[in-house]
Amino acid sequence: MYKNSELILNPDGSLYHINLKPEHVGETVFLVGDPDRVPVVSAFFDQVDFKTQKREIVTHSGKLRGKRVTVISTGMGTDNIDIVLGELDAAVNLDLEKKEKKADHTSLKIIRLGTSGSLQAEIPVDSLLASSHGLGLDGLLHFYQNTDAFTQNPLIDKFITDSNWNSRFARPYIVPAGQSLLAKTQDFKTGITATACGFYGPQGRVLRLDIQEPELNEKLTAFEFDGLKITNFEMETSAIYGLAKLMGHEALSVNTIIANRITGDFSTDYKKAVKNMIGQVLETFI
Ligand code: R1P
Repeated sequence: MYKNSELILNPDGSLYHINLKPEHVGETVFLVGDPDRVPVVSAFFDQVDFKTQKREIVTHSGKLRGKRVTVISTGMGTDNIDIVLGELDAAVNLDLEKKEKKADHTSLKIIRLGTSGSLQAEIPVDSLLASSHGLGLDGLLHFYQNTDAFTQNPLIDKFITDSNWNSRFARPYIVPAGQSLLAKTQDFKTGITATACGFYGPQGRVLRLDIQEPELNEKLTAFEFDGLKITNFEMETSAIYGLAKLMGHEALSVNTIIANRITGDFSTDYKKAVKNMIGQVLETFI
């Protein structure tokens, strides 16, 4: 039995941060960073029958083409992904009344609808990109067990060598997308998505502070392994892929490219491009 301090529930029995009970979680869960993106996604649903919010975590659940669907905002960063995925998994795979593990496992489809910066000049702003893999530069997965396949492999070895990876930083890890979801992305551009633990220094941006790795983006852009290139930078995908794999869920991350870090472009109307992505992804996966 889990202690009250470990599996924390609200007085109504819902999970502490996400405010959800099992019946509020659809079979497909869309994750967005921005809370304002939640109503944009749920506007595509045929019906919305549940809404809740705590802090930056806003949830709408309902139905689309007969399927139970949920959209949740995570806010920014892999630390929030740890909270949202941990509690989503608890909602479907723990008995919240008995505070025990359930005998049966429920696997969710988890799809991120995010925004991201391109690391390749030829991937322009306003384009849409599905992540074949998440490259974790954020360190989150190291706090869990059974991660050797993601942290000890030839791609990571080559990445560490080629980039002369700074030993002050956490060891990178790589996790593939859920293959049943990735199989439906033939019409999408795909590539490795690098996930950082911040927006400025951790993504090679210099405002007033000097940074440890001024050449970080050039190293990411140049990296190649077995025909795979790093296409974009954001702050959630590696943790979503890593935790989903460890928990037994299928995950896919799709991002609208709103900045190009190589050409220096930024979208003039990124919300329109994000809405187009949402429509295309819902059409493809539901
Ligand atoms: C940074 O501006 C935020 O935007 C990107 C990054 O991953 C980070 O969360 O994604 P979202 O638009 O989904 O939040």
